[in-house]
Amino acid sequence: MPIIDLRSDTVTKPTDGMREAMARAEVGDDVYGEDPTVNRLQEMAAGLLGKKAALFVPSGTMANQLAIRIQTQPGQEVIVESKAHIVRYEQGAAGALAGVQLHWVTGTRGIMAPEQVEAAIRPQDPYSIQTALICLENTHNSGGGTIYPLATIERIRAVASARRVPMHLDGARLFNAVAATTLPPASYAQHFETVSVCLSKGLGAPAGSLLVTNDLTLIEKARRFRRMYGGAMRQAGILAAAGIYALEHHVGRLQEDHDNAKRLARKLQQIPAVTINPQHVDTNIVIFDVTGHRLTPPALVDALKQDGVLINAIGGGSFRAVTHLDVSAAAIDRAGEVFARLLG
Ligand code: TLP
Repeated sequence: MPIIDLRSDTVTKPTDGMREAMARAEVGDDVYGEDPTVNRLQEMAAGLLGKKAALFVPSGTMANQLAIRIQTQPGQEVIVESKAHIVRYEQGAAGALAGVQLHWVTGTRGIMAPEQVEAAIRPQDPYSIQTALICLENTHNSGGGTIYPLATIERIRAVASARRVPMHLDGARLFNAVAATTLPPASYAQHFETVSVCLSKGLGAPAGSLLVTNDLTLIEKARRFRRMYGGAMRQAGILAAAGIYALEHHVGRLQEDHDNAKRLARKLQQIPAVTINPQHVDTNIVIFDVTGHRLTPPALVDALKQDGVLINAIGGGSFRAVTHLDVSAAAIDRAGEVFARLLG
C-alpha cells in the first residue's frame, strides 16, 4: 500500500526529468559567482518577479531571515502576523540573529487588515521602539493556504509608504497564489522591497529558495549575511538546475493540487466529527478540526499512519493536510475513505 504523505508539500521528491536536469547541470563555484546555473536561476527568478536581482539560498527560513537582517537594526521592531512562519517556525531567528523584536498582529486566517498594520506602526518619538519592517505571508500557511487579496496588499503598501516602512513578502508559496488567481507574480512582488520564494514546496525541487529585490545594495548585503549564516554554497548549480526545472515545469500544474485540496475538504466535510469550511481552502492546504473526538491528536495521527495516510497535528484539535505533485486525485479518494473510517 503506497503511503499518502499529506504532511507537507516539502516532502515531494524530484521527478525523473528534474533529476536529469540536475545531472546535466553546468556548475562552478558560486562563492566566486561562477556557477552559471545558479546565475541563470537568479536571473530567471528576478525576471519572473519583475525585480532586478535575486540570491539563491538553501532554505525559505534563510531567505526570510536575510530579508529581516538586511532591512533592520538590532533593537528595532518587525510587524508580522501572529501565526506567520517567521513567528512560529523559525526558532526565534529574528531575535537571535537580527536582534529585532517581533510585533504580532492577529489577522483573519493569516490576513492582516491595513488598519491593524497602521495601528501597529510605532510613533516616531524618542521613547518608542522603531518599526523597521512589515512582513506578509502569501499564501499564509497556518491561516490555511490563504491568498492575500491584492487589494489588501495595495492598501497595506499605501500605509507602509506613508510611514516610510519597507515591506517583505514571505512568498514561500507565492506561486500557489499565482496559480489560483492567474495574476502575474510581479503584480504581488511590486509592492515589496524584498520577496522570498521557495522552490522546495509545491514546485517540487529538493532544496532552495530565492530572495528577490530591486535594490542591488540589499542583495550585496544579503550575500554577506548568507555567508555569515553558513548558506554560501559552492557547486550549487546541481540544486539550481532543479529550481529552473521546477519553474519551467511545475508552476502550471499547481492548480491540480488546489483541486485535490478542495476534493479532500469536501470529503472531510461529510464526516460529522470534522469541522471544516471547504470555502476556506484557497490553495493546497487543508486545515480541519476534530476537537472532542475520542481519539487524541497523536492517536489519530498514529491511526491514520497505520492506514498509510500521513498528516500533521498543528495544535489543539487541529490538523493540516497539504496536497502536492506526489498526490493524485485517486490518492485523495483513498485518504478520504481512511478519514471517514477512523473519524466516522
Ligand atoms: N514550512 C514548512 C514547515 O516549516 C512548517 C511546512 O511544512 O509548511 N515560509 C513559509 C510560509 C513556510 O511554510 C515555510 C516552510 C518556510 C517559510 C520555510 O521554508 P524552509 O523549510 O525551506 O526553511
